[in-house]
Amino acid sequence: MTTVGRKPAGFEDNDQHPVGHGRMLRKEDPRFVRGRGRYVDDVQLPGMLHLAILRAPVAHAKLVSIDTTAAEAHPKVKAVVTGATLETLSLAWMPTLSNDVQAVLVTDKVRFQGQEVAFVVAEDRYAARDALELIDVEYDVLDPVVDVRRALAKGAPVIRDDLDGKTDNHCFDWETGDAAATEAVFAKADVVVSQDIVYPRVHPAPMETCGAVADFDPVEGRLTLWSTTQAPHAHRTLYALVAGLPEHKIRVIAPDIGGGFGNKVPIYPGYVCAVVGSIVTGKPVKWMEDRSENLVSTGFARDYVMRGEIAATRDGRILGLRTHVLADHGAFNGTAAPVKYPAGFFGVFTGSYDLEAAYCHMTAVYTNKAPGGVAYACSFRITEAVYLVERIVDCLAAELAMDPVELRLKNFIRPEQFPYTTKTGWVYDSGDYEPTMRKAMELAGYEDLRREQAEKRARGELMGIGVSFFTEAVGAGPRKHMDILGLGMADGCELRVHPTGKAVVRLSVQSQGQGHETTFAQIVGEELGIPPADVDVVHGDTDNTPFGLGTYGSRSTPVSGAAAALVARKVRDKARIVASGMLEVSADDLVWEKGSFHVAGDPSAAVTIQDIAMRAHGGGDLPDGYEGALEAQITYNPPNLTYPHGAYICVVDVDPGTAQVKVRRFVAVDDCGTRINPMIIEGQIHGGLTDGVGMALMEIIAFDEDGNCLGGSLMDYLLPTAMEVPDWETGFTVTPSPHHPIGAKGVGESATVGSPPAIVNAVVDALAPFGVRHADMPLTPSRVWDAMRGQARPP
Ligand code: MCN
Ligand code: CUN
Repeated sequence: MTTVGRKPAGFEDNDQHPVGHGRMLRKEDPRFVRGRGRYVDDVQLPGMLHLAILRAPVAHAKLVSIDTTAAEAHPKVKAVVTGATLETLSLAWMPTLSNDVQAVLVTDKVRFQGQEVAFVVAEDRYAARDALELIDVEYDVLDPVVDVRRALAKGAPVIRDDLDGKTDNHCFDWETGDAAATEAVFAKADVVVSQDIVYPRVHPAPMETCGAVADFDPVEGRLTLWSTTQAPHAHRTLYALVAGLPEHKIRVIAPDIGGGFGNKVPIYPGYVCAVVGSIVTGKPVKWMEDRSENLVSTGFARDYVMRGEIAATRDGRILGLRTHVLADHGAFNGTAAPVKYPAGFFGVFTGSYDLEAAYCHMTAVYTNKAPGGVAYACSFRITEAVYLVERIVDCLAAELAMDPVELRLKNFIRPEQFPYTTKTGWVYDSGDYEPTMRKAMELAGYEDLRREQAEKRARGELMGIGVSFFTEAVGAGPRKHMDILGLGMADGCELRVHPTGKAVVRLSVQSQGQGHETTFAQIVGEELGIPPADVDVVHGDTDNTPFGLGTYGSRSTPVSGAAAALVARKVRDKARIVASGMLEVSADDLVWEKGSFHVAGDPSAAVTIQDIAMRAHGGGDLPDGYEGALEAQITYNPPNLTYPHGAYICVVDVDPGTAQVKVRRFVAVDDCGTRINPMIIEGQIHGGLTDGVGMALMEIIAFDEDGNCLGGSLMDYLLPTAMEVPDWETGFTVTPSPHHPIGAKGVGESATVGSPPAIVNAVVDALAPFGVRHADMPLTPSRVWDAMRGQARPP
């Protein structure tokens, strides 16, 4: 391949790698750039009907009556279904991924604006939409609760009165760490700093919205469901439980997916409606959301109201960290997280620092807002945790009048402390933080930047330099600790080498743009010594792939990536047996060299993996006990998570006249252990950094007092474009994971996790002359303006 223009700093040149790991163009891209991707909305089946959903216009209301007569009379309408119809089928409620229940269609009460009230199935999409307007619904409007800080107040309207005996909006309480030990270190500390910090509600807004095509065959009792899912097998099990169909009669196909970012992990009422629509009409039924439906009703992210407290010595030794969090879960707890972790992995909030004690208490509440919670490259809530710790550490640096880099360097977990057990019980597998921080400083020219800033400040110009350093926990997860709805988080993988030496690897994870068809072929190619071009990657079809929990929490590389490497090694062990027969020596006398076995001491007596594959399938005898073929399968249960880290430095200029923030430079040094495809990693980082600019400066799903969603279109919910982002400057260090077969850690969410605090820290640094210590995201001009004037607007 050719690389046009300047290569990013620290980018190795391995364009020439014929096999295995290294920079390689994506195998899936010829399909995508030629418009040959096949998305759910491209699925066309004979006789297919179209489904549209009627959504609630208000946030909280009793359902008084629904009249569907006029809609049913529409000449193109085939079915109109309400919550009452679903109740007769026992399908009105479905389980969420967090052991809560969610209404498929409203039966008793509307609980958020945009909630599903009824659906129409019609001959075409337009007729279905038209008919929605013919449905007459009477609502008895109730007071809504949209502010998490008011949800638990006495007299607040109770949202979840469907739950037995529920008399308030409390969802769950959770704590981690040691409250008493933390109290003790706070008591002895020279300095204590506390800060209220809000991580606002944002939305992943993938390019393709959610949708499904359901095809129920009443003769065979078989359901085929094409759907925008990041976790086909987990969804299949849930459908089996809800619909009472056996799993072998359900086939979930996730074809090409136009971005997921966690938005396609939950099961949405729309998917279930499509299935019901197909059962009711006996025809295939397609449902595709529009943009507003996606923004208003599907899985949001964040919405944590946090108070951070940090205790330290006067010379900058961090002693303890404490936080109280109010978590807004919306109307139903639809979070996707391992069941034992109701707050996801927020428990990793001690970050990259070696401290004496930590404690977190969290209260989760219901509000009249859409459900969700875990999405948008959240790393299971590490995004919030990293933001909290990286912001409060900066607050401490300001209090101590210390350079924020110096403060971090002083408190990093040291390399000899790994594996490191945090004060909240997580075991970091490996890390070497200082070189990563130093590399970022070097790339940024940190000292020069500080000098430039001092000069500019003297002239009244507002330049800010922001630093963040993160440690993530990705690769859920060890079965003994982690399951979702009772399904253990191990991944299967199958590998078949065909007679000519071409191979097919079947994965349980599912690509939404991460390039798995390339990188998993590279993993297998590296282990078998065959070109990645010769390895076909199959994913996203429950009939053709082994069971596993899907793609989220950057788990594909840590879990399925390990499975792919190990299954290839298993095939290699079998190949050794076949080779021993071919070369007429004992298997122990064979030496493996990428792609072939040769007799120890005689490199000329060699057979390639292709020769072996042909032989394994060919006529004639094979060594005793070997039946033929060259294939293997495996289930990989990870012994631990992987803990990637990174150092980010952001430079901003704030216009003192308009309060507009410009991100002038952004340096990102990431460490995800062994790098499989540096080009793909760079792409993941660029995307995540762009997300970070969006969240830090532009994005918020806000609500008015009546519970109207104010971010229901891309005119209101602002996404960053090339105009708002700088030319990313990236680098890397490599600290392999000790327990992963190839030493790789996940990276897909790193930049989204690590970048918002760097940007906010930079803006706050720019505003230091105004005495600003903190301002909440998104740092729009009006918020920056208010911060400069010492006022804070409610988020
Ligand atoms: N990779 C690598 N070397 C490593 C680690 C990863 O080459 N040491 C490669 C992998 O092989 C894979 C990619 O980088 O091709 C991302 O790998 P990984 O970190 O394992 O993450 P996942 O594949 O599990 O992807 C999930 C992650 C999540 S949770 C969100 S959210 C997100 C993200 O990926 N959503 C995305 N990146 C996205 N990128 C695109 N284009 N679209 C999305 O929806
Ligand atoms: Cu949380 S967003 Mo990703 O884990 O699919």
